[in-house]
Amino acid sequence: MGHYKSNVRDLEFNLFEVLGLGSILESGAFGDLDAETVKDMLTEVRRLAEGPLGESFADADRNPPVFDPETHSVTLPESFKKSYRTLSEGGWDKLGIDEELGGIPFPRSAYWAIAELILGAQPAAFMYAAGAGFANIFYDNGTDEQKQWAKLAVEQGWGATMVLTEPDAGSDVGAGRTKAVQQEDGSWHIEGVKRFITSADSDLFPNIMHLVLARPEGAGPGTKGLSLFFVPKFHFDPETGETGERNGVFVTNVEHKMGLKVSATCEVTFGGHGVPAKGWLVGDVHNGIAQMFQVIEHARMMVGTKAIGTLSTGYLTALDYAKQRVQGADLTKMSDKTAPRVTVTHHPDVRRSLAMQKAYAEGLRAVYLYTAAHQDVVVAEHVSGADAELAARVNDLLLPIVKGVGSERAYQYLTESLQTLGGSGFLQDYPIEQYIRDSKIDSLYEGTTAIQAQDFFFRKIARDRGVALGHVAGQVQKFIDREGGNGRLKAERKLLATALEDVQAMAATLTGHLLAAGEEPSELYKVGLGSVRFLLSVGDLLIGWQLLQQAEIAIKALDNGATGADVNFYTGKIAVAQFFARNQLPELTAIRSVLANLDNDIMELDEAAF
Ligand code: ST9
Ligand code: FAD
Repeated sequence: MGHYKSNVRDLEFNLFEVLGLGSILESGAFGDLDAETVKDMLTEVRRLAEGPLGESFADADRNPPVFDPETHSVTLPESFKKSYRTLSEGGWDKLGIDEELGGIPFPRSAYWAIAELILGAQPAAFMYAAGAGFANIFYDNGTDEQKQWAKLAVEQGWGATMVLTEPDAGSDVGAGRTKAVQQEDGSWHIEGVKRFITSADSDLFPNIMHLVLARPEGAGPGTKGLSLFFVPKFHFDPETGETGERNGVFVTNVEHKMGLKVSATCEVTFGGHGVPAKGWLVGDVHNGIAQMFQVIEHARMMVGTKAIGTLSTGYLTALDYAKQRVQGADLTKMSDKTAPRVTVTHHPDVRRSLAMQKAYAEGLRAVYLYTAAHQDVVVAEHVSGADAELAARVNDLLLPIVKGVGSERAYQYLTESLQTLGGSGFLQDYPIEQYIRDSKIDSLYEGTTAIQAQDFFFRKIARDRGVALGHVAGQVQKFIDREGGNGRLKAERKLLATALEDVQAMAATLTGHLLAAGEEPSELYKVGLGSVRFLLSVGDLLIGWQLLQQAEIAIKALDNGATGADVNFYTGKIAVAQFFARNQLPELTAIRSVLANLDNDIMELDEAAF
């Protein structure tokens, strides 16, 4: 047994009982794929995740990749490579890619459910396995010739990277200075230093395709002046894929990090070692930032799912421990020194903490799967009635929630998972300290939480003129107006209604500042001061809504005579939804008031006074 604890029951509940994937599959929307096959796949990946995939989790942390500056190469620990191979040999790295590249039609919600198991057990393996997915995006954007290269990359199992960040260009990607110089043969020479590049070298792949943002000579400033280039580690025969000369792209350093150590984070130098770094303009068009955002959207979804999957295994580890650890007497018998000692699950504060961990783990899972449901038109139509255009907008709206809220809440509540174990949680005898270290990165890369919050408000709400937000709010309102739940969710529906009003008022407040900024630019600071709180608040609203919707389904299942383990499962669903509604949603009213009274004093404070 490895470290990882899966929750396939909850994944299946979401897919089949909440999202209704079974009837969609029955209609033939995804070819021959049926519910049984999806369930078999979940079972198989669970076996891998709890077994060989996660087995190297601690070893790969304690024995991180070794960088050889002479050869610019990175060697991964053997234990990790063995785990990785269980993934690639099973073909799981090819799941979700287009049929032209050898994939099968597969719903995104089921794809991300499977991804959660991999990401929870061995997140770096999922990232190293991104080659086929990246090749798919290269294929979609490439010229006919490049499409052939993309096919080779999939067939031969190349690795892949996304290369944006530079020492002076992190959040501000548009500050990138890496240069692209066009050659007579139509190719380009890339020159510059990129940093923090994930998977930029390893001993796993025959070749690596780097997707690199660089600025062609003479191009304008900012992100719009950047173009996207395909830069292979080795030159290759375009017919056979056989690798030849080394291209001039070299790893020049590997970072020492807090966590996620087996995922090599590399400095990469292009054209600095006497060999040109030859690249090809993707699709032969200068549209780099938009093309790269196709990769970023997947990667942001990946990061959120990774964080949520980690919180889930952290919670289940804490729960297991708490059920066994005997300490202290029941609070009602605290003055009786001879009272029997109880397991710590009997203590109210442990219960509070476990309930919050469960609420965020399961609520965020519901939110990422709801988001994934909007990545397929046919599923979106079934789940929320959105057509293709609206589904894409809803997906865009929810990505910063999955990524930003998922990563922040996972990290916050993983510390509660650790706390549940008392001092033992601090030890490396348990995986939680590593979960915390490994998941801290999730609020940082792929755009920090501040960037997610700005993306959410400015782009996904204001620029969208509230269309997607209005649609989702309409879905929440529909639930509030329904009677389902046998009268047992009346009070919680009221709490949800208040939370919806609170969030709508927050959106109106921030929009007011945005409009006022036309006259007085400093009003925009107030948006910046409130945006992360707003993001987290919308996250809470959506979590509360999803949990209550699940509770409604659970009540029905119990009323219909559920038996065995299902009784506990559904009872837990109802309890956690009620707990979250009563204990967390009311906090939004206070945040609404904070946002309504924002001022710019802190912006006017001299830096020296901090
Ligand atoms: C990183 C990688 O951190 C970490 C992990 C790597 C792991 C690799 C493995 C991943 C596996 C994933 C699985 C893949 C599976 C694939 C399967 C396929 C089947 N949405 O607002 P403006 C665009 S990497 C869409 O003016 P600024 C848009 O084109 C480093 N597009 O921005 C827009 O033009 P327009 C990550 C968007 O002020 C243009 O950008 N680094 C969006 O110029 C300009 O927009 C970061 O994430 C969007 N949300 O630049 C950087 N937003 O408006 C974070 C913008 O005309 N910083 N565009 O449409 C930011 O995001 C900044 O806000 C900024 C600002 C750079 C966008
Ligand atoms: P900065 O941008 O300097 O941010 C510092 C602080 O200021 C943050 O709190 C941030 O939120 C805040 N801030 C900055 N700008 C704003 C603003 N406009 N408004 C409000 N707050 C702001 N990059 C790649 O290209 N490819 C990769 O594969 C990759 N993998 C990575 C792996 C790891 C382990 C790490 C650590 C990073 C990786 N990155 C990668 C880079 C990552 O995406 C950046 O670190 C991230 O985008 C933040 O940039 P920065 O570190 O320069 O922080």
